[in-house]
Amino acid sequence: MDYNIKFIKEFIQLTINGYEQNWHERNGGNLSYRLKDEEVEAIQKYCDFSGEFKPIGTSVPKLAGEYFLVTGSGKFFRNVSLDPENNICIIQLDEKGENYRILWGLKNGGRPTSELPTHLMNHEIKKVTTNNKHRVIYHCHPANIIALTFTMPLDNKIITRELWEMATECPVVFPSGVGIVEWMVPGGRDIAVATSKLMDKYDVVIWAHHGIFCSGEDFDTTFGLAHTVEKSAEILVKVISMGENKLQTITPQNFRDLAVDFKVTLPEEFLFEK
Ligand code: 2HA
Ligand code: ZN
Repeated sequence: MDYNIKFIKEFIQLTINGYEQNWHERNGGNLSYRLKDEEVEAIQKYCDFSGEFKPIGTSVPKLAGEYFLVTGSGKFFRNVSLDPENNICIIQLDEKGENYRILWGLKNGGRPTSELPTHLMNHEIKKVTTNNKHRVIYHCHPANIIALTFTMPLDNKIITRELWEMATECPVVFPSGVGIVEWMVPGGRDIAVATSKLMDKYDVVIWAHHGIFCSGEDFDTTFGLAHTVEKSAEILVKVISMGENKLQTITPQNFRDLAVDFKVTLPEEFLFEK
């Protein structure tokens, strides 16, 4: 493989950055990227098309035939940059969008991420709602956002508003807010369905007591989104830990003024009076 190909280089760089943030203990977290046509062209010569198709565990017809670069199941983010071809793989979906085959990578065996159903169902909904723009789905385990899911109501409106109040850039970076999935068994179709339903509206979905999923156009914006949400959660944890109610904060009218100057639409549902 040519590791200077841009999407491969940036994919590996994200795994380094995520590990350095302490969001990827052991085999925690996973990453996937939906290849563009010219990228599929560029990697053809490294692909082996003789592998057998295996079930994805869900159906994603709108992604039929597409190629993805994904992390491997049980693989550690810490090891991706040290040994890419044993820890990540390129897969292709069949013409129904129900099966995948490995074309490159996972040299000593293995399977794509255990969260493949959620990654692919998120890609499918984002392909439609962003007019083919979003290509990166990223799952990580940041401690502060996870901690908040034990003490805050698992309500999209309440958590969005609290995160927005913690840093002025937040409503600009995630103007559509964050969605929450209550605790569910990870790794299967049910949690994939619940997550992708919320991805219709949000670019960030929090899995209670587990982690977050982010969607974006490229590696920088997707990682930056997770980074911004977790930074905001860290400030919120500090504010709550200081044990006092806020004496001042960013008000609903402040958010409306910000929206005008920064040319973002902030849905009124998050600007309720408290
Ligand atoms: O082990 O994070 O959600 C990978 C995971 C499962
Ligand atoms: Zn996880």
